Amino acid sequence: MTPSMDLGRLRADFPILERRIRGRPLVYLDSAATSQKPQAVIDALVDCYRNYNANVHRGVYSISEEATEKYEGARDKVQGLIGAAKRESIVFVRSTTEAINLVAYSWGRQNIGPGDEILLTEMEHHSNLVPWQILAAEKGAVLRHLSVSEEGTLDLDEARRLITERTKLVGVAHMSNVLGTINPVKELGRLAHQAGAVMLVDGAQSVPHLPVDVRDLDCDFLAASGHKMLGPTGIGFLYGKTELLESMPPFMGGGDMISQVWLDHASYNDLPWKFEAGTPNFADAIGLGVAVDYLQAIGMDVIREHEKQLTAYALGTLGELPDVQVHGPRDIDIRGGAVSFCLGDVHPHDLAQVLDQEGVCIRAGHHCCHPLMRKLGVSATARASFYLYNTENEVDVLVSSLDKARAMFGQFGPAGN
Ligand code: C6P
Repeated sequence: MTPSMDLGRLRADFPILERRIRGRPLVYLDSAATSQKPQAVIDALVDCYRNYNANVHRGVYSISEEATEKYEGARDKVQGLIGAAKRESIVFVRSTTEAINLVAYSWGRQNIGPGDEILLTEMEHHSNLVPWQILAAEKGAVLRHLSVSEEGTLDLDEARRLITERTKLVGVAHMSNVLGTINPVKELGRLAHQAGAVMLVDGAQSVPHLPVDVRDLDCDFLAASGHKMLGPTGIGFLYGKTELLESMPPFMGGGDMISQVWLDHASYNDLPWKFEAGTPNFADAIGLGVAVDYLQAIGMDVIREHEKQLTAYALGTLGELPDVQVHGPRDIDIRGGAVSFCLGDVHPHDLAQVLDQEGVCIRAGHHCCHPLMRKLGVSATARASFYLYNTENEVDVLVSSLDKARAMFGQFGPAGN
């Protein structure tokens, strides 16, 4: 544990961690899927609905102004978290998925033509594959993919070969939700820019866990989800450079995104509201703002350090088990706390069910990464993923639960695919 984090006190902020499952303490190791919420975030939602629930940007009465102020304040907090130069760069959306679809739909339809290339990677989540597949099919564009090495990393030399003047967009997960790999998105962005392409970073797994600075990365777009960073579900954001967002057509039409509307045409609102059609999810955005406050009060560097230590401990402990095969890099400096593994030939779903008997929550499945599963030669993996509230003791519970699973499923040979 990092000296600057009082884990006992911090855990007390998360009421769900007091729960017991089948008489055992809840061991929540699935934060890559969704994080738990501190009381402050839960309170912020209740406060909004109890005390100032009113539609934003519309009312001229006090509680609507209060809601608007808090909603726009949440935007400022997100701007601060990721180091964006301008608040207009932050567009509230539902999730990472919606943010990427927004870019594919709006920027993509305007800028991608027949024969243009979109470069992704083999480790992308479906939400950074399928929107581009839809766009490529519509426009006659070509999809290319950086390969994933045995260690679970990308190869910059391959990127240098594949990024050419035909490349229009490079889209890469900052951190893989399966392998934990932290990808060199800054270097990839530099290569993209040299070729005149734009760089999209899928920050779903990095923004909650690492210090992320969009000015340092110099990415053109970055997508993230509030629910993975202590915030509510149904709220996320797209960061975009303002010159790009300015040039893009709206994603959806409706209220709030307009300036003037006639029967046959309309002019559009300023950034960022041009991309926020209809009543926005202001309550959850406000909750996200409180989550950002919570993360920043601890410090993203402190959170990263804690997760590094915990992941190193987990990799070391799991690595000692001869029948456990861990996927992804071993070098702790280039990986985060999503640890995918297989226990012998036990199906990950069976394993997750046995672990549930012990109160341990892990995810089992393809993690919305079918192509990566094919590359790894598996249909599914078990995945433990850590966050700021997890402890080494919880890693020990995971390992002792694996012992129980092993006993239940009988003896088997070394881990394989
Ligand atoms: N990964 C996981 O258990 P949404 O669903 O829109 O909030 O996030 C999508 C997404 C995009 N990119 C990456 C790298 C992700 O990990 C995710 C969500 C979850 O791994 C749910 S499949």
